[in-house]
Amino acid sequence: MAQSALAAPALLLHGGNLPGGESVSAADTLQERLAFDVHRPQYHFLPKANWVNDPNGPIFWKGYCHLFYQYSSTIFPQGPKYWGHARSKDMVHWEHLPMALAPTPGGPDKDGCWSGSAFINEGVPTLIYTGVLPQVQCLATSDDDMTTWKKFSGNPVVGSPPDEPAVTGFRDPSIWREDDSWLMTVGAGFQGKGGAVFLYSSRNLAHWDYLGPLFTAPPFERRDSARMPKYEPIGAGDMWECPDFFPLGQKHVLLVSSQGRVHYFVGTYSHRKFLAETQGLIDGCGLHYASKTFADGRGRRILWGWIREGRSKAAQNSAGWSGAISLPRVLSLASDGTLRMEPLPELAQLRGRRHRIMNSEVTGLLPVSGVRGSSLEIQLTLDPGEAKECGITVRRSPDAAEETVISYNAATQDIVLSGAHSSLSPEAIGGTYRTPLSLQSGELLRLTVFLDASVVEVFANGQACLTGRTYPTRSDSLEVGVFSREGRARVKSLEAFEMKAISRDRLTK
Ligand code: DQQ
Repeated sequence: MAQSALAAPALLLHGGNLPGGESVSAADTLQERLAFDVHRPQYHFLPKANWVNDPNGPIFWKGYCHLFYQYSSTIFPQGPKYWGHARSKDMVHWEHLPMALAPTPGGPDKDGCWSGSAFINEGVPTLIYTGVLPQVQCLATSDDDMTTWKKFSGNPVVGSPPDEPAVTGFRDPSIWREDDSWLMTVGAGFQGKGGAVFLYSSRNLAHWDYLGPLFTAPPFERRDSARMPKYEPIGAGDMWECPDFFPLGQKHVLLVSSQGRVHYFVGTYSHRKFLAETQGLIDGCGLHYASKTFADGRGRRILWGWIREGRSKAAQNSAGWSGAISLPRVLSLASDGTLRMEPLPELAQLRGRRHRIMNSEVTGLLPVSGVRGSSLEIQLTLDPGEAKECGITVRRSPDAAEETVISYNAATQDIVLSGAHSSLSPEAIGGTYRTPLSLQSGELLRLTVFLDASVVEVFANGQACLTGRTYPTRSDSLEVGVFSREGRARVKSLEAFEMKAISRDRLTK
């Protein structure tokens, strides 16, 4: 089933300079162009070329973490979805493997192999995924340690949604073992009512019984569809994609992707129903979507998501690649029952040269001399003091014509990622995103910012995350500064690390 990931569409050249100063047009193969593309990440996972969206089926098997992902060999218009496949020993460095799943002509997945999960059934690696169209659930197994995959001859194992009124979708299975049964969730919803996660059980994986909704949307999750120009179930909150359901500490967590965001619910699972107690967002930006988690065998729950692009379709086609997988996040529960998220500690092995400043007062802009770049991890601990707003500006040109700003607003108690001036290119969308962050009086702002070419991932006090994109046009948009507005703030410490690439060619091979 192997296919060349480099079967790319005809590409227009993409602007930018090579490290040696030559222009990109000097690079003549697609692989070279991608390897020198200044916007293509150096340490985030992405396929060799073309399109990636949802992470699928992360799983540990024989010393490797396997990660699958939604792949298309064209960007816009999109082709049918395949399951791409990679593996890693440390969840940081990745090795591409042959495509795991491709649509079978005339089969239940003839129009695409959509998202799903991986699990081990009596020692056999198994995938459960959605075949389209219509949306049905299918199985595939591997008997050679996940190198190749064979589809189950009895596919689809669930050939239609349950007999419920006005079901909006039926996809993205996730699975776990409970006593002597397999339990499966499927993303769904009811038109005009809200999202839902359907629950099924099976003893043999081939025959499934519908047990009813595990969880349905609380009313505040719906948008008034009457005001939408055209009804669209995901946007309205009437369809939940990519449900992921797992135990964490003494609680259970449900993730669903809808309305452009990944929503989490923490609560109690009993008698095959889920009762939510708290809820929040996995990421305040709409650019992190379709999160998927797994238990890493060391007691940790790790989450990945799809990082969308923030530029025009034409620019994505022209670049020859689109999308990336987020850095792995470690999940835990806070004492108030909300979710905490921290970057995977293993990422620290990518840290190179370190820069540090301590105890500096900030009024206005404090340029951080010596710290520049597009591949950095920055850890900033800031005392907001009396400042109305404070934070950090990155990918900044010396004249501030381009900059990406991450700020904490004490009055509104939120954290904002502003891409309004991140690029002079009309192709960049440059949105501004905010998410709640409440600091207690005297509490310090603790930001970890990962810059990786066009990707910006922000972790704030372990409580809130923002993922954005930045596509500066200028080769000097590399500066970093700390700032405060309307009052003084204090940098307790700022540590910045130059980050090493995870491959010599930006994973193009
Ligand atoms: N993407 C997949 C679907 C899923 C959606 C198709 C979420 O299975 O619902 O590529 O991004």
